[in-house]
Amino acid sequence: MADTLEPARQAGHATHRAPAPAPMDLYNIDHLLTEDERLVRDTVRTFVRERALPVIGEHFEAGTFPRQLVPEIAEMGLLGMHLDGYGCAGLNAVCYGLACQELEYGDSGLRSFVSVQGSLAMFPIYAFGSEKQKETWLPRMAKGEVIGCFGLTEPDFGSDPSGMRTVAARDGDSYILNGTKMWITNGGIADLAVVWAKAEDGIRGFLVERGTPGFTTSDVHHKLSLRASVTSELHFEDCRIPAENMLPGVRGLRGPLSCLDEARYGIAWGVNGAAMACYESALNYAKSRAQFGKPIAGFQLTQRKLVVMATELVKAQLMALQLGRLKDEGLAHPVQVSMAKRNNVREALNTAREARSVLGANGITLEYPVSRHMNNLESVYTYEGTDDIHTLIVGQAITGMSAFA
Ligand code: TGC
Ligand code: FAD
Repeated sequence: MADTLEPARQAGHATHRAPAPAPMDLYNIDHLLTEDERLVRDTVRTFVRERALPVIGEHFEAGTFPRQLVPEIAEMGLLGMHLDGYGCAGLNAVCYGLACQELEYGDSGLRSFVSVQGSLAMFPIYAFGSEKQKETWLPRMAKGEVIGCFGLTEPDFGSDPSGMRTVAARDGDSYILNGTKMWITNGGIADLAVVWAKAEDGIRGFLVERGTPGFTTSDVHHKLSLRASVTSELHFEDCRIPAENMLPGVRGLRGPLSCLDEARYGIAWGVNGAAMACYESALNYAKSRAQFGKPIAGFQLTQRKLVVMATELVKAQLMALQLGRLKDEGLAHPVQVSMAKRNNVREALNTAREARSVLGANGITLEYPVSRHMNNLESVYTYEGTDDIHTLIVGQAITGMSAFA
């Protein structure tokens, strides 16, 4: 019996002698990454700290997207980074996730930009486009020369896009688009819109270039969330486009929903970055802020808040990483993506709220990143499928019963 237990004892001792874990990586998740994955993470981390953080608060306050950063983001290979060929970096899903995490440590607007460009504008062309469409658009989009957007939501159809009213009527060698898309990230700065519309044979994706007669955009103002991101309406009024601008490879809601699988995956990682920024800010503040004669980090109630934040961060990161590993093996299912999007956004939002309380009055200012993240995460909770919709997707998967309608 003693001999049988020896290996287990030694393993236990090894754990015992392990160095104390770092507060920002309590489960040594770094250890689970390859060298290439660490390199991507650290490159994006440095960019965000050196180039984005110094300006992001001003952009948030002004309600502007830091467009000057796009060439550097493209230079790092982050646009369509998980796609192969056509000038894309061809990195694995975990690298894409880590990049999202680091970008969102800076601001959800930065991650949104990269999500929309790579997963919602480039991915549908890559997955469902003709060879000509891929060659025309993907290399320029990877370089950031062409900015894309993704138009699915409409004023009256958000969670239920199947009811969309935007139509594409065939007319000889053209399609004529009529309708309105609402809440479209990058809409006002996009050179190319991927638009989902009802055609005679079902929902189809169309590529619409800025400047096409009948296509206009108007930006949404007075947002209190995702202020460092452009959000717009797209209007189509007898907008004639060549028939060859239709994405030939997909028909039905499966098209846009497949793109959302990619982008939701990025969100499941991205929000962990926002949570990291909030937890880190709360931890540093708690150690330096003294009340009743000692740092507030020494009070049990503050420690509890920090412990919950740290624990939820570890859980969310492990969930994202396992999802990434499954995705890289071709084994990730949309239900798993929904579960991770739902959990990780929810916990990042809880972390932001709790971190805000640790910072007291200082927590409401832009001097600290916490309220900015908290407000951003309210959008992330809603876009790409609301928390409720992802609850129902997972609920349907485990019960076999749909509760959507
Ligand atoms: P349902 O009847 O279940 O399915 C219709 C067809 O779609 C297929 N499908 C999927 N395919 C790929 N991935 C998925 N996750 C899929 N889910 C369903 C399904 O197999 C079927 O295919 P086929 O070929 O048999 O016809 O569809 P439903 O109408 O009942 O809707 C299901 C529901 C509610 C889950 C779906 O409509 C949904 O996910 N709604 C949420 C809408 C949403 O997420 N909108 C996001 C807009 S884009 C955005 O927010 C970008 S923000 C970007 C940023 O700034 O970062
Ligand atoms: P609704 O669908 O009207 O939902 C309202 C409430 O009802 C929610 O709480 C919802 O969960 C709940 N609800 C709805 N149906 C059910 C149900 N069956 N059971 C229980 N509860 C339900 N869209 C794009 O196409 N492209 C973009 O680039 C894009 N970017 C965005 C950027 C921002 C900043 C924001 C805020 C949104 C963006 N969206 C985009 C739109 C986003 O995807 C939608 O807001 C989202 O899908 C929800 O739609 P809705 O706002 O119309 O809410």
